[in-house]
Amino acid sequence: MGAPADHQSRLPRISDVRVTPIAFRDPPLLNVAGVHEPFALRSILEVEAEDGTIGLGESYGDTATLAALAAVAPQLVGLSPWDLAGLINAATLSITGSPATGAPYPAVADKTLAVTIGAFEVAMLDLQARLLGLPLHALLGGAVRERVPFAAYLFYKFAHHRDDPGYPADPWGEALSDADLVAQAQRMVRAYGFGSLKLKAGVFPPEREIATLHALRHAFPDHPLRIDPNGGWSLSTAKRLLPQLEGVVEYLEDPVPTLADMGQLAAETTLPLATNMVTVAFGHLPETLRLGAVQVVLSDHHYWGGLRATQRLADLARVFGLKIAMHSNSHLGISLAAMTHVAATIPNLDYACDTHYPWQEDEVIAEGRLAFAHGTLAPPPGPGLGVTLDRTALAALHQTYLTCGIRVRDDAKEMRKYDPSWSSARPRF
Ligand code: GKR
Ligand code: MG
Repeated sequence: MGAPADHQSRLPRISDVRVTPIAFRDPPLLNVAGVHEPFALRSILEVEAEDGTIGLGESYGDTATLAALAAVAPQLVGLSPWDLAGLINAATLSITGSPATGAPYPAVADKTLAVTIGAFEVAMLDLQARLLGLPLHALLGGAVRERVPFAAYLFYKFAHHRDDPGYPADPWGEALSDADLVAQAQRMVRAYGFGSLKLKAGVFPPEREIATLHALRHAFPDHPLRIDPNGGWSLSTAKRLLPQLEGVVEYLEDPVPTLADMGQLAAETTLPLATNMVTVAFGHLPETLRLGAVQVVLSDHHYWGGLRATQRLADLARVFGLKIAMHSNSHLGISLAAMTHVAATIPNLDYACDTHYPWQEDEVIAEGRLAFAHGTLAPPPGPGLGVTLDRTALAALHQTYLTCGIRVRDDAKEMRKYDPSWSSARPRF
């Protein structure tokens, strides 16, 4: 597949592909599902060319993702780094058992397939860009902005994990009251300059969380606010709350658990509804549009199928009148660099991107922690993603993976250590 052989013969081929699972320290952040465990899992991908150039990627580190990545990795050896169609074919055959249909990105919600393609696509694009000596955003068509805006991601949280994780408690302390959340926001804005605030909700009864929003509004009169209960509210609860949210938040993210509920709620409000839960694959777009269920799609190259898929999503959103923001999960600098490079190329990035990065203390890149200024990040300079691996850190975080005992994220299991009767059934309220 891909370009004819004579065009590719001068280019180095992929000679080795490595996937290293890692675990890094994660604070006890609360959400509708429970509480973050002491370690978050990721995979670090290296796609090496015959000349020794290495392209990097970062993705999920759960057992299913690791199995899919491990199955596809050896099949990339011998491919041209430019042969992204070859990647899609290998991943599709390996994960679905059927050949690729020619569609460039999985249309249906085969998350494992989209995740696998996206993970290797980033590493192959990074490799291409490094081989050409170009920054990744240039390979993606060019940056339309020099710096990408990010939002402060605020969480209710415990001061420390229930079981001693073998490392000191995070520096943020407990955050359960309105005053705590305002203090957390002030500290985050002071440290990073964020110009938008996102409150992770679905933890407490919604009126209490809306009181937190009002406290944030009082402390930050000019910062756009958003709230995300991850489908934790029933349709009737969400309808009841609309008057308290209209005019307060720039968008309401996943208030209710299903696409149909989102459609019914959207019919009752002019407040934009956003999602990273109900519209998560290209095949979901027609029904989303038919129902008018979502006005803001949170892109995420990790599960939409990669950086080019993220750009295509943004194009489709523009054509069909949807807005684009960006979703995040606990992640390290390779993911942040990829998010920033692609976000820099998207003209219709309508909102500041989410990031969990301020909550993370560990890093796997040699450049150290990437630094936000005025709530924004420039794509790291240099060829490709602009970040390189710290192999000592990689080995240490892999060792943590081996010993931490976590193989799949399970916030509910962790929460049952505090409350044995805990259930993460949704809607909660
Ligand atoms: O880290 O607890 C968390 C978040 O709730 C995360 O799991 C979500 O995927 O950040 C995400 C979101 O916007 O829904
Ligand atoms: Mg969300």
